[in-house]
This record gives sequence, C-alpha cells and structure tokens, in this order.
Amino acid sequence: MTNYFQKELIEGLWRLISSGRKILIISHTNPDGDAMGSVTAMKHFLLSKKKESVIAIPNNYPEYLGFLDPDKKILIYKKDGAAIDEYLSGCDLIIALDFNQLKRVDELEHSIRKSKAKKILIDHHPSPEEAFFDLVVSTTETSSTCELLYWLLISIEELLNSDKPANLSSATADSLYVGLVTDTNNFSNSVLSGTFRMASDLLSLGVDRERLQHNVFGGFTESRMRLLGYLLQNKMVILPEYGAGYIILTKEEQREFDFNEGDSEGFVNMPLNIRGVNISALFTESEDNIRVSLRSIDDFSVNQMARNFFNGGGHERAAGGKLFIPIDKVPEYYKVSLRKSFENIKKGLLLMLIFVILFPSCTKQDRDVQIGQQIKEIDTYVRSAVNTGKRLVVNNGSSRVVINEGAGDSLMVGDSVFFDYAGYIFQSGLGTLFDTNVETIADITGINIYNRGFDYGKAVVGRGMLIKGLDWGLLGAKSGEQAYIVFPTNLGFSNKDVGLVPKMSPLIYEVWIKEIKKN
Ligand SMILES: [Mn+2]
Repeated sequence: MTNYFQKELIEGLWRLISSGRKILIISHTNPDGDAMGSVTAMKHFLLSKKKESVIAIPNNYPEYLGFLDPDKKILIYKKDGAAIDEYLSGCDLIIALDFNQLKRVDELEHSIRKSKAKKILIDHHPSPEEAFFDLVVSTTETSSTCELLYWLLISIEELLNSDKPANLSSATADSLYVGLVTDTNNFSNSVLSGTFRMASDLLSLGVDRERLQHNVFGGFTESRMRLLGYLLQNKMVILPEYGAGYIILTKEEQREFDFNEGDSEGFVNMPLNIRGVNISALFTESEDNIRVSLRSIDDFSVNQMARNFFNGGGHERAAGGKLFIPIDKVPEYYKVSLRKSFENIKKGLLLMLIFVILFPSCTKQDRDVQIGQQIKEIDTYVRSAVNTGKRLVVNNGSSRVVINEGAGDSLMVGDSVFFDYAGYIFQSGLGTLFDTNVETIADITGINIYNRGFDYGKAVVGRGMLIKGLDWGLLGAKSGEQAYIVFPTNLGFSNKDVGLVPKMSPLIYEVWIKEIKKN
C-alpha cells in the first residue's frame, strides 16, 4: 500500500492522463537509464490504458539502453524534429520526466514552450520549473524518477481498482527497474527503505533481473573496458589535501578508444572507491565545451559546487555542468573550485556559529529590517538618477533606470529577450561584479567569471527563468535599450550565498537589450 501521496494529487494526475487523447512523453538531453526507464515505463502504462502516446527525446540514447526501444519507435529531435513538431501540433498532453528545467531538453524546448497541450512534470531534481506545468510531482528525496513514477502508477491503479492488488505489466516493471538501478548506482546511493520495497515488488511482477542487470552494468565493448583501464592507470589524479579526485578525458583519447556516448557512465564514481576520497569529477572534452560530472559522499554538496563554478547543478551528491576553458587549464580550475567551496563552507559554519551565539533569534524580522534598509538605499540611488533626467520604471519592486532609450515593441510577459548583461552587488551603485556574459567586462576582473561561453543572455520573461528582480525589471524594455535594473535581496538570491554573491545582497544589473521576440 502507498500513503505517499494525497488522494487529490492522484485523482488530478489521473484526470489529466485519462483526458489526454494524443500524448507526448519527453525527457532530458543525453538521456540516462532513469530518463529512458521512466519514458518507456510511462509509454507501457499508457498502452495498458489504451492511450496513444509517442516518446521524444532531444538527442540519441546510449547504445546500451537500446533494449528499451526494441522497435526503434522513440523519436529523436536531432533527426526526427519535423515528425515531433507535427505530432505536437495535434497533441493535447505532454508528460515530462526526469528533468527540472525546460532548458534541459535543448532544441526541443522551443516546440514544447509553444505547445498549447496540458503539461505534467514528474521528477526528482531540485527547483522544478513549476510555473510552466499544469501539474508538478517533484520529490527530491526519491532515488530516481522511476521510483517516483512507480509509486504514482501503483497509486493510480489502486484508485481505479480498489478491490484488487495493484498490478503493472512486466514491460512497465522492466523499464522502472532500469531507472532504479541506474540512479542508485546498483543500490549503493540514495536508497531508502521504500526503494527496496519497490525493487521487491518489481521482482514479484516478473522483472528479468539478471538480464537487465547485464544490460545496464555489463555488456560493454572491449574498447570501453580498455579506456577505463587506461584512465585509472594514467589519468586519475588524487588530491589528498581536498579528499578529492578527478579524471580528464580528452577528445584525442576518445578517438583512440572508439568512444561512444554513454561509455563513460560510471567513470566518475571510480575515485570515490579510494579511502579518503569524498569528491570526484570527470571532465569530458567535447566539441565546444567540457562536460563536467561531479559526485560526492558524506555531506559535501556538489550541487552547490556545480552551480557556483561549473554552470550547472543537480543533486547534493551527483551534479553536472559545463566549462568553457582550454582543457589544460582544468586541473588548476578544479583545485580553485575545491578551495573556494571549502572556504564557503567554513564561512557558512562560522557565520552560523556567530549567529547562534550572538543572535539566538536572528530571524526573518532581522532580514526584513535589512531589506527595508536596502529599499531605502535603492530609492536614494534611483532618485538621483531621475534628477539627472533619466526615466524610471518600477515593476513589483524592481527599479529600472533607462540610460539609453530603445525603440519598437515593449517586452511583455511571455516574450523572449536576448540581452547582454553585467551583474554587480549594489553598493550605492555598481559594487563587486559577480556575473556577466560580456567578455570585455569579465576581463576587467581578471577572472573568467563563471567560466561562461559569452553568448547573449536569453529568456522568456515573466516565466521565472531569471531571478525575480531581473525578470520583472526587464518588463517594458525595448530593443536597443541600455538600463540599470536594481532590486533588494528578496528579489535576488535572498538568504543564500551564490557564487561571488554573499547572502542578503541587493543587486544591480546593467543590461543592453539586443532583440525582442514577441510571443
Ligand atoms: Mn534521474
């Protein structure tokens, strides 16, 4: 029996699913076992309910997961884009699995955003893009999307047939098992008692455990095994001072060992098997960036580390991101990121200690006082700008001082914007620079901020894709406009340290609007 969910949630979920006539099931780019397991499980389940559905993913799945798609019916946006768009045009329900933010579906994002279909998200990553979906089921404390999906499907079955024990087809069970063993790395992490209960139930449903186990964790090519041996022997570096390890896999080595997408699955975990190593990274050189994969044991948050230093994020102990630096700079950069992460933790602990000792009740009231103070300082700043003849726009507490006027359509909720920006901590004006997409500005600080590729910022405004102050501050701007957008910390990162921004910082962005696309 499951008591995991409120009855209303299951009823709402079933209402959406049962009213869908043409359903599209999607998951994230570079799909792993949990992504592929959850989309195929969903498809089998829908089939058992006589529902038409199609699976679409942004790029191809790794070869070893091919057994989940025996008749090759899964559509891949990179080659089947037109077919997917056509299906979408008549589609009335989209079910998104195993990702939190829509940008995780890459090229597929645009088509999904345009679609008028109802949308459901089922996922176990932090910070889901809630506003976009009609129904979100998100639990970060679940081992895998497949586990979450299992309990949901069982609950639906119980709702529909309260007199019989819940039943799922063996094909559905097989798929769910694949996601379960992938995301727990064969039951070695993120496992709770419910995870084993699910595994036990799946075996009772007739899962062919040995075959699946071999498909997921065996069945490698010879060249993949040789590559692993080579990396462990020649490329794995251990940094005892940080309790960390890493492996760099270059393009040249990928060619030499006939590397295929998915071959490096599990490599990142290898250094963690060494006593004293608690943090591990795998850097994989690709066409225009370096893919970063991070793992940890104990309490070190690689999610924070990925957010702060690797343009990414994920779970507390498994995260990923991207780097845009030459591959030979990676060892130094990794060490700096480790050092700074430990410094942040120490600072956090020290602050916490000070707060506990000195301000036993330093709470929301104190923060409200700080925010009130910031609003006053911002007010003084924008007044002096207005006094020099600048135009001021205030949206929900975010102030925009227009330096150079633009022309054409105004940016409204739902429109897309392309812009250059530089973010500073507000210190009665531009303080410390913490983020920019403009290379010349980044150069001034001497550090390659966030290591980003210097593309335009782009976002759909009013959809929570940007921090609130920026999201709201941009409303009404026109193409060609240059402006300062300034707001108190509650519209920024609030009570969290993020990258170079200490918690409770008011922020100011200089923005240059390049292009606006009306919704
Ligand atoms: Mn997952």
